Amino acid sequence: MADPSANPFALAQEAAALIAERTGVERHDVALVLGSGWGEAADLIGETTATLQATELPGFSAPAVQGHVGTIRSILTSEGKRALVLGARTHFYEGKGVRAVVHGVRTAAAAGARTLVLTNGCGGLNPGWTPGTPVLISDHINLTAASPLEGATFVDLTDLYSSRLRDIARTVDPSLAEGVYAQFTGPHYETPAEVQYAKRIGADLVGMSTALEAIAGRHAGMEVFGISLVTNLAAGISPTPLSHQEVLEAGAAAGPRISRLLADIISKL
Ligand code: 8IG
Repeated sequence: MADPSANPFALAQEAAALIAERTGVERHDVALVLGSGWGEAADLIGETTATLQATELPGFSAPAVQGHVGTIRSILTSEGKRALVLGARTHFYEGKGVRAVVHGVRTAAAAGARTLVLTNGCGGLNPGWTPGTPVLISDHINLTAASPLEGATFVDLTDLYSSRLRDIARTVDPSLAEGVYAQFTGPHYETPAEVQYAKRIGADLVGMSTALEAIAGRHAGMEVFGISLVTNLAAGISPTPLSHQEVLEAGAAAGPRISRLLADIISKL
């Protein structure tokens, strides 16, 4: 066989084949990437039928962030759907390249998933969004100066964050706020001036993930749903400086509530 590391799609196919073998599930229906604060949702979505270490699979590496888990779980929902939960996200700031960042998404697509649910913890620009507020992602601004696509791959990103899926989420919680997510490279947080810049170009949320994954998901033909947990007000919006500890605490405090919300949304997808 040709060397799959030369081709990101072949590498994803190889990882997906191993997922099918190890989980005994030939095709998964939906894939979830659980970011900061969202980890508990997996237990509420359904019954975990298999747990793999991401590092057992080709192309995956151990997660770099405290509060992120490096497991991949196959879950059977009460509606009989198969969910693949990726607890291991590779961030752009790890310097492993964009292919590594979107490998999980491409693997999920190769494992059959037609729906991609992306979650994250992020900074909020709306002072009314106190830490612990979940916000639907309506669109994104990719400030990484990178793309997961290579070559003349002209993919339309209109309605990238499916309005159909956002409507479904609002049937679960009509009060859900919605906003535009700007992906910065990180790992530093923004300066207050950068937050003001993000605001002027139309962002409501600032983070370090999701946009590149959403693009790869759309390219792979998946319907994308994104939801953020505002774990902190973005720099300069609040008078107090940001700390990763604060982020973890806000995520932990909001965990049970937003996990229930996400599980209820998944049950309707
Ligand atoms: I959690 O304020 C979390 N992730 N870029 N800015 C950026 N990423 C984040 C933030 C934030 N909070």
